[in-house]
Amino acid sequence: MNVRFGMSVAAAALTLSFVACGGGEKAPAAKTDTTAAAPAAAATPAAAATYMAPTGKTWEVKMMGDAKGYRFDPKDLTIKVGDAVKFIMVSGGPHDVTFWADSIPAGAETQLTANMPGHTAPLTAPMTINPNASFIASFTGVPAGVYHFYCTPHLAMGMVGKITVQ
Ligand SMILES: [Cu+2]
Repeated sequence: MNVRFGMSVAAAALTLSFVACGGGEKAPAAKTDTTAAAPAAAATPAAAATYMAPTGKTWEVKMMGDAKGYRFDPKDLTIKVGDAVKFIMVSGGPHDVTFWADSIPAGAETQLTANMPGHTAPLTAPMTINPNASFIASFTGVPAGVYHFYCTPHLAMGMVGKITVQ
């Protein structure tokens, strides 16, 4: 009896986590823009960028998913060129940080990608799964402007944010 009960709880939890992740299906819509932008970028010889370490302040952004929803906290941050942003997995993961290629300053993609250690694709940070796992993006050597980003698994749930680099 107890064993059966335990198994159905586990099954229910599994179902819930599938539901929670289901929204990620919509993410490819934004990725289409990355593909579309590729030919234009190819026309200009791509300068190879190397990681440029932060020289200023490191800001912190929490990645959360709970009864209040999925979110970056703060979701709107203003920093200076040379600062870094540390994204910390707090709850409701896995979470990641992906910048929209068409919603960052022109010419920013190559250097910003190089400044995202362990990136899994252009402008895409590695996934953080466990609480306190973190990822640091350096904003050294990138153009000033507004950088929009989202969490791939939770884009459909509105997990988006914005960093203004001055
Ligand atoms: Cu997320």
